[in-house]
Amino acid sequence: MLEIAEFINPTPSPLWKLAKQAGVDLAVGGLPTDDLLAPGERPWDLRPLTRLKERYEDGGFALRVIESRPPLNNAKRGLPGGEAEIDTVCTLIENMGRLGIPVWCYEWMTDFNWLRTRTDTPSRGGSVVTSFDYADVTSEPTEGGPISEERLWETLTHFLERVVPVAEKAGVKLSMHPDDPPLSPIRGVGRIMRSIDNYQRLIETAPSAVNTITLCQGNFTLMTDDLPAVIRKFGKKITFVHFRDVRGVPSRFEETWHDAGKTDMLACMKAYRDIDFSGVLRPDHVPTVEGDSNAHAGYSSFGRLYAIGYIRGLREAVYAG
Ligand SMILES: [Mn+2]
Repeated sequence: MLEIAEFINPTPSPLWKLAKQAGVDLAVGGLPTDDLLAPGERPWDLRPLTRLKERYEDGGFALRVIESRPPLNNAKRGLPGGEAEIDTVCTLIENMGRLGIPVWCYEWMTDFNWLRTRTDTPSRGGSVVTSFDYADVTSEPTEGGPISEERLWETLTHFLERVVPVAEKAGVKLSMHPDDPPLSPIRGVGRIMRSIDNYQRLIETAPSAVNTITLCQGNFTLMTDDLPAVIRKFGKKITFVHFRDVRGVPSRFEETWHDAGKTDMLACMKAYRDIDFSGVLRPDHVPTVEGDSNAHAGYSSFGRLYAIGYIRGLREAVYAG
């Protein structure tokens, strides 16, 4: 059965207790932070990763996904230094295998990661959400300059050629998160993980059980008007789910409360049941609500509690029926 997890940073915080109080026992974690590193150690080495896993376990959480990446921009751009970056990923994957951490969530966005043009867009009852309007994005090129989609496919193909065999041996799933927003190009930078067809191409690029998908609903629902059908199409290729919703189109959208977006969330939950999804699902971005901080927009603590409760209710409704 689908299980509910939360993204919690490696440094213990009140969120750790809130998540436990909401009944969450599974963690989606980052890479070891400085306080977990002895001199000379790197975050992808075995010993700091062991400490990381033990710290989550001390807090009552089993670590099921690492959703953080070593630097990969040179590899994505095909620049000198890229091979060494891929080496670090291979080390990380081997060590995750040794520790029994089954899924690594990565992405192929170069130069910048998820992009919003506002983090304080008014939403229900005075809560605030993040939003994106392409008209408000600077046209100024990035430091790296323009890069084509075909070049990114070449570098991704090379990356998979090197990492997939390592992941197969380690028993760790490579789980590709979509580009956010699913739009290309932005500031001259191609973005390839932005359509259903391109995800199909990803799967065909490296036929392997470890070449899999993070179904981030907020992005995938902007690629289709029938998200449940997409969930059924990819089926066992889905190894990790981000549960959230938006309203709008890729060039102009805002995030929403989990019960107020464009997507039929109940139908999505039924689709996960139908594909017998057995990985973890976590709330992704949430609104910032009264009394909470918007310092990390999309990741406020109180909004997450609402999301966890909503997801738990949907899950019970679907799996009981
Ligand atoms: Mn996501």
